[in-house]
Amino acid sequence: MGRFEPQSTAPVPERAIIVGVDMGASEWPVEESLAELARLAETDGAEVVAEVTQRLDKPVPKTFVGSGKAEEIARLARSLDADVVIFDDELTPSQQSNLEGVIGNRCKVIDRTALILDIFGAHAKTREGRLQVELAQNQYLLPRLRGMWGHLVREQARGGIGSRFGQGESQLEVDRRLVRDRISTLRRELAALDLRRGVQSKARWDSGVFRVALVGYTNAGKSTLLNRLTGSDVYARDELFATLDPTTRSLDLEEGRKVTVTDTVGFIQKLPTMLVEAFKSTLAEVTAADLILLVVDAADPNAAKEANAVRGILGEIGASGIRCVEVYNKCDLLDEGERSSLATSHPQAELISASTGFGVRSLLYRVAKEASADDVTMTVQLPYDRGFLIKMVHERCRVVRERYEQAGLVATVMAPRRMASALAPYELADEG
Ligand SMILES: Nc1nc2c(ncn2[C@@H]2O[C@H](COP(=O)(O)OP(=O)(O)OP(=O)(O)O)[C@@H](O)[C@H]2O)c(=O)[nH]1
Ligand SMILES: [Mg+2]
Repeated sequence: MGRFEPQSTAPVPERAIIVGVDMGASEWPVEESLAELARLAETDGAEVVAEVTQRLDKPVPKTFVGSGKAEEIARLARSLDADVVIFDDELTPSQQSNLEGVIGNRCKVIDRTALILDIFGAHAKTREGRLQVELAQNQYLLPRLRGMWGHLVREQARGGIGSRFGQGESQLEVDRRLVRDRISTLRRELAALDLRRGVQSKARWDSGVFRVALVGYTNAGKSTLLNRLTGSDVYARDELFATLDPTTRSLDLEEGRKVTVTDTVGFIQKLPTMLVEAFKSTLAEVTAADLILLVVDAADPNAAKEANAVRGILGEIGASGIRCVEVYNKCDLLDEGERSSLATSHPQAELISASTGFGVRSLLYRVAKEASADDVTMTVQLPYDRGFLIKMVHERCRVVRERYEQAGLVATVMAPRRMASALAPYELADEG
């Protein structure tokens, strides 16, 4: 924990104390938010040995919690031999260093953001994923470098080790510069990858394939659903943020149309803005979708709040305008009564179980219906030497009727709106 190397894993479980502040107004009671924090800590290989809460109207500027509470945490950390204290809310760099002063050297002080960054670091598999995590980690680190080199700065005043480093720059300044340089390099590398991804997704866009994105709270079952829908075998586990890198698979609907389905990183309440920012290119998979399936864990007592948190983040990334269907997953864990009351309260939603396959057929019909919602019906004549167009029509459109004539294939099709422009030059005006 607090490690900033993307691939590292903790060998021994660290003993963690988790701390939450109850500021009353929040939609998430402090106990629930802490229970989630505990799961995050466990996902990161820690063992939670104590929970501390405090009721406050607003955070205390110096130490986030009150000074008495900070002392209490320090005593607890000593008696329980804790390695790390994790705060459920984002600490300012100075609060973090003040708290470290109170709690002591042997015990680290981190916040939810650092914990999530650490999990992301362990779960990022692709180059892009790793770069995004490293960018976020360095951005997190930059304002927190203060103090780490304090002893060297003092040395410098007296001469000795570090005094010649950087020709007049303090070690801290050198350090900050190195981190800033790394941030620029990472941004450049990501921009280059982004460009390539842009070309790929433009190709997908131009081909007119209808794109479906699976979005939802972490652990809702998005990857399991992708596997169920497309017969893939992506990593799906009972852990938070099992998926970090997006996966896109194509799916043939019964009517013959091909769509793509993208599984991507899960959301969570209090998702650090920095991560949303760093994951822009991954999240672009969501903003470019034609349809969002908002996957909700129907068996989770916090389902409604989680769905709200997801909608909030969709708004933040500019995706709230995209058509969205709510998909209540894990319905196998509900009894008949719970299922029917869910169906009554959410008449527009799809009820499924990605594990058992329950409701998946109906979900596929729904996707087909949404995909054809803005289809354009047209009759085209495609010359036989335009093989790729003929193939495209068969894969991406619903063919109402077709006949092979000397001049080419004459087909009446329901084409996705984006494909209609590609077909327009071949349209036969007088047939319908
Ligand atoms: N009972 C039941 N369990 C399910 C269902 N769908 C998924 N799960 C379980 O829920 C856990 C999380 O599933 P994932 O598919 O990894 O969830 P995810 O939304 O991809 O999660 P992250 O990638 O971590 O954000 C796994 O243990 C799955 O086996 C379901 O329909 N019923
Ligand atoms: Mg997943």
